[in-house]
Amino acid sequence: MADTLALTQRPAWKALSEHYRQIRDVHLRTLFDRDPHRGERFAVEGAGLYLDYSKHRVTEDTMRLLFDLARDSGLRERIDAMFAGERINITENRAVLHVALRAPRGSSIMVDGENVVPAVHAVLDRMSDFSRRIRDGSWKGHTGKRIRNIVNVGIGGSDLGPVMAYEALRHYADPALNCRFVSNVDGTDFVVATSALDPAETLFIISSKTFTTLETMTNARTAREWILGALRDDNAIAKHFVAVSTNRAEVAKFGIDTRNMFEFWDWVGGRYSMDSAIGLSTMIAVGPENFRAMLDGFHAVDEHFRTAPFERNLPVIMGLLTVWYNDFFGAQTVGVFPYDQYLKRFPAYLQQLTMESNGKHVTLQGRHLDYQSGPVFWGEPGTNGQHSFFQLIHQGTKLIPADFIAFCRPLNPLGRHHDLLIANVIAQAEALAFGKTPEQVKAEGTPEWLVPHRVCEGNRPSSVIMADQLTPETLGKLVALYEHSVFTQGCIWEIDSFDQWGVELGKVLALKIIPELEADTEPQLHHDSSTNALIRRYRERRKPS
Ligand code: G6Q
Repeated sequence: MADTLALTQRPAWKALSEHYRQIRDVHLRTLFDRDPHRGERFAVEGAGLYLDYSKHRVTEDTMRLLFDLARDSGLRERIDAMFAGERINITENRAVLHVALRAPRGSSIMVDGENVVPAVHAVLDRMSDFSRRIRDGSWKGHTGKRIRNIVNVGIGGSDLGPVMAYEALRHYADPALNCRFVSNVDGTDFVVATSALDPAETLFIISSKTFTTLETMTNARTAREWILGALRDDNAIAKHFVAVSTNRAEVAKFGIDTRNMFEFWDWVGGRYSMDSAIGLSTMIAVGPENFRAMLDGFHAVDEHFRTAPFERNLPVIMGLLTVWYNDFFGAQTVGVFPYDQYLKRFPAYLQQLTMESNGKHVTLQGRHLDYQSGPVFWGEPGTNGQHSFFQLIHQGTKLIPADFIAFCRPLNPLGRHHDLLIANVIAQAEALAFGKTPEQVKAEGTPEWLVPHRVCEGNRPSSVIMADQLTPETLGKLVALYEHSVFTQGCIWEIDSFDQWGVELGKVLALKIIPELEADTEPQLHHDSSTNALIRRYRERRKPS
């Protein structure tokens, strides 16, 4: 890092603060009036993705200052450190190498003196072989029936990526296979996911990096009982269970043959693991070739992020814009609106990626932040959101920068549908930016008293990310785009984007409360009065009257 001063004391940050004071009231209408080519000038293309960021409240000066901040924050060196396998996740003392999961065969990425790429491809090859056997029916269930149902059991990073990718790539999935996902320890999740499934045709993939997670292991044990209850033979486990994990010993202890285990490594974070063996359900659904095309998409954006100058680097630009609104305009959230029904779980996936990564309160050195870190990410697919919460984005009092994601060619061409869809995404970005002035509203004959209600002030920033079509490759590119945008933000904020200590406390407390709920005799409770009262009330009332 070029400067050891705290972030807000550094000249690059101070220059941005000063610049913010000059620009905060400038309207996007003015910026577009001043420069008739703004729409082209503030747009970049990389790895086949087009990013229009012209409808952001930035000038060339803003971008120059943001790029200065990135350089001053050592972004280039941090990128190189990640790709070189350095232990940049310092609080867990781990390398951060999801980029190695999609490195081409024959390339080299070193961790502790060892090239990890051959091991990555060895696992991919085993996954491909297994996926083919499920897809062509040569892997049979215990009774000789073909496997038709795949149930991924996992939670957090071992669930959200697989669910999102399955939904996103459903167009490419084998319709003869039925993929379901169980994550919640709420028994309803298991019951609903397995309803109407024939155990003799069902394969469970137990996906857990640690193989100790309470929810996953509870669901895995229930799955084992469900299979054994129907098939009545312990040997059935070998045909109906496979594991994805880093923990061979626990997999064996559970009773899964470790020959049916697909491995990954501690340098893959849970929320960065959908392209590791955690993606086994995705690969079975869409086939090894499509899965590898997805990895190629990831890799194309990795290379773009690693090599493109910041001025033309999509994830860098996106990350810096997030910092700009979060830290200077005081925006609390980012809305992500994919205009594609297949991407309906993409915002949920991004919530974990962004918020678990950058929801941090101290710097890498442990100093409390005196600036804002990760914003809240949220969203729904368009056009549905337009008919619900978009009102607040257009006319509410909160500034919500938005990402619109759109594809030029539909996967399901149907009459005029796609043109209507895309007209809406383009119109929303236009409406947010330019709004409707009182003069325009009056000119429509609106009575005076109604004018303020109908005015849209505009100046609401948004990006439009456009790709040609939602393919496995494009999906990989989109995910990598956000992964590296998150990395860029974390680098500026000087935080560890790869740990998640905040989720530990609740887990530990739950382990203490479980026996208190289940005890036959009234337990001695030593919590606060609220927690004690809730435990007592639950104990009193849980039995059906
Ligand atoms: C992700 C987190 C977390 C994790 C789950 C599941 O980055 O670490 O969401 O993926 O807690 O953990 P296991 O895969 O170990 O079951």
